[in-house]
Amino acid sequence: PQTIYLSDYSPFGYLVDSVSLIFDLAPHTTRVKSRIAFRPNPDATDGTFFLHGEALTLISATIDGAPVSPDITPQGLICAVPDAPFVWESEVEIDPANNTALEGLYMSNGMYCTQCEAEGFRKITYYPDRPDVMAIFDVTINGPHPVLLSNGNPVKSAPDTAQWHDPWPKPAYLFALVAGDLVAHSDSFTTMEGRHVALNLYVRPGDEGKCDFGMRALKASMKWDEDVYGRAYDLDLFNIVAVDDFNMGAMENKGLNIFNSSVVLASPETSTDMNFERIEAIIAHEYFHNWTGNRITCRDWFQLCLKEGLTVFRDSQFTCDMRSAPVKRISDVIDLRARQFPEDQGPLAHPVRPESFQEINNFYTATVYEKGAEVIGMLRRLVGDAAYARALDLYFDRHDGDAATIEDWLQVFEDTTDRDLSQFKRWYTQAGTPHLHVSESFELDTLTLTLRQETPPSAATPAPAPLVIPIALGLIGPDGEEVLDTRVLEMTKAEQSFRFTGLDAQPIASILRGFSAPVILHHDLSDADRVHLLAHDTDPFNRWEAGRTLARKALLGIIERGTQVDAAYLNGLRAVITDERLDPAYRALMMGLPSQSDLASALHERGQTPDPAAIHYASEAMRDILASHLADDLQALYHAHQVSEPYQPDADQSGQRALSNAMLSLISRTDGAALAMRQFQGADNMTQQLAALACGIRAGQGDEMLAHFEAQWKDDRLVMDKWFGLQVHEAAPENAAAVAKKLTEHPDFNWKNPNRFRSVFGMLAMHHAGFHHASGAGYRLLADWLIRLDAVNPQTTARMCSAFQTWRRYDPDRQAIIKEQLDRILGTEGLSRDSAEMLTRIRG
Ligand code: BAL
Ligand code: ZN
Repeated sequence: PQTIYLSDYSPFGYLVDSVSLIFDLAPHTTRVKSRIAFRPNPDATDGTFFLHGEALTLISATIDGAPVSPDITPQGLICAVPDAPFVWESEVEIDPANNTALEGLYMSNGMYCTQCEAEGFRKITYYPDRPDVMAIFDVTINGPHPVLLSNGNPVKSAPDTAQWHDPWPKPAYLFALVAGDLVAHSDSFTTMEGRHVALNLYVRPGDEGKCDFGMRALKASMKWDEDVYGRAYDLDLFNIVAVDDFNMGAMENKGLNIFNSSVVLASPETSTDMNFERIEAIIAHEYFHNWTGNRITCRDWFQLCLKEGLTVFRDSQFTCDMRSAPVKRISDVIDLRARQFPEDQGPLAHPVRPESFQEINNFYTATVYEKGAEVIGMLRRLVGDAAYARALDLYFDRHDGDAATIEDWLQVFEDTTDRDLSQFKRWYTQAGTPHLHVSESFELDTLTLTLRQETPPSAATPAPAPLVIPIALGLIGPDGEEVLDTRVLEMTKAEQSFRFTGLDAQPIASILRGFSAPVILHHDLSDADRVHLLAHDTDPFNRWEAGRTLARKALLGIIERGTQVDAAYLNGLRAVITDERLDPAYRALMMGLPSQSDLASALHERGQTPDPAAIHYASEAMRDILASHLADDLQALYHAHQVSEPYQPDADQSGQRALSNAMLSLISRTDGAALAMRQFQGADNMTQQLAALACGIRAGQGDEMLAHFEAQWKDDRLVMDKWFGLQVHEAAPENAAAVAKKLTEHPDFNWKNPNRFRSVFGMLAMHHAGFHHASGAGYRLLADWLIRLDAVNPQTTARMCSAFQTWRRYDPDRQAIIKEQLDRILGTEGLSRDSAEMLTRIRG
């Protein structure tokens, strides 16, 4: 397969003045007629007229009305064209019903739908399918369906036909079409510019009752983007469609967002609090793309972080404003450490702006998205909130309508702040997670902190150079008072010292407050100092982090030495979780333990080989210790945080449920799940029902509850995804693969549906002790199913290959079994380019 390099970028030889498409829909024989006005691009050096096109049957092609016979390859066509403006017309036939890859135009439950990012439009018609080619689209859809949708504003609608005009120039990846028997949940929004916008959320009949929350989230997002970024919506209509078969979460097509139904449909009975929060965030994310992604798009796919990092950053800001900022920040860091850190420290490591790829779908990664957002957070911290706002205003003014680059993005910050960001840019160009080592000394009244940064070399970045690291810091005195409030140290060298004078006594440094940079901090504090920070740090992130570090040390201590846990930590934890002045959601986070794969990473970092069984044992032992040490508080906290008001998915109620369910989980370790059974029976919402079910399964009481749950929810596909997933999640390590295998035999295991496949195999891959069980059964089962899925859906298969990315951490026996599986998958005839690239990188 061909490798594509950022350094090879050159503009397309032709500009597109207009695109007109006519779709005659039929499941196996959809006809697409295109009429595209091209003219030579004065900025281009290469005049080759190459149009992308894959899996298309060309029926006819003309230039200025005269038939032409282009050279056709599996990737597209080349044709001789005039050295002047001309009109290309073609007709192709495609087969949406057999499009199981879910890229381009495909069918889901009888409904037509599209996914064109990144390179799906080339499966619809011949076109320069690259983001720097922007055009105005007119679309006609003919087909016997009550709902026929495309981008932009409706022009004409009659039975079985509809015309759409999108006035905003866009790249082909933002094209969308939906046709089917759908019902709309409608509302409206008036923008700050006075534009009246009709809003619709289209769903399958039967799902009407799950639309209200999504619609409210959309309106809140529209308002927030006006209030915070000064960005108003720019069409008369905004449509969202829910679809069951979708590779990603959702897609920001202009004026016609398409969502995986799992991240838009919600009701209290069927969705958990976490589902609601995620739905709110994803609706915001896709909506925010209208400016950061659509009005200003990416010049090429190497610049993906330009829109994704920024839009993730914006949706995080939105959630902070809608809910609790500290809780959101902590949750984001947990997620970053779980998904991005292993990627950045393993064979898939790549810079936030990669320099080469074979299959761009493989670069929709936690590094591009979440580390990309962290980089923007650092930039904002360095320049300050006011300068950030000025830079963003300039970005929107200067680049509206452009296909832009990271250089353009950094330039607006340089121009508004007079800063030289050439060193900061390394965050975009270097792979790897930096380690930040801290040493300290105290003399007379002066604290000296010496910081050393080091990024391990990787294949992507063999010789990393020092980064600009914003380090937010405060100092806590021995009496618990803050003696220095938060300030940002700007580290630019490999090693650098900072002095703080006028101190009465040696303080404890609270470093990297708010997780001000995506680094691994090595700060040798005593357990007593960490307990002090757990009690007194004024920075909520670092207060949580102190508890987290103590929990990690306790767990590693159990693995290495046995089940003794420092009472000072346990008492400190009790003080926090029983402190009624603190937000219950924050206290629930305090109760969380580092995941088993986090512990495997920690052991690997210390040069040890992680033993998944020992890690699992330690995690269970630790929960037993917490259950017994906190026994006196568990029932009281559980009952104190029951919500008596009608269910609301807001931050306040969600926090109460998170805390009471954390208590329930510990209580169930000693009461045979009696309380969980009562909660399960009385629950009027999915958050409490599912939490109780998990406790029941863990306590060995799950069979009856699972049967009841299945009978209750067998007709609700999204709830049944939870039913499948939970059984794998809660399986004992030695049974996890067998449980997953048995679930694949269930009549509702529709493995071609990405959500259902992920509910079993995504969960298996995340079950650390189960997936990595010494028998190798987890590895073999996943490999069997990846081979099967690859033949129908390469994109989802390739994403799931990352389950193997940490394989070199483990012992030689496990490595040998994994390598055998990697080779087995790689040896599959006809393996997709997507999976081949991922597995080749992982295998090394
Ligand atoms: N652009 C792909 C889906 C998303 O990031 O919103
Ligand atoms: Zn996005």
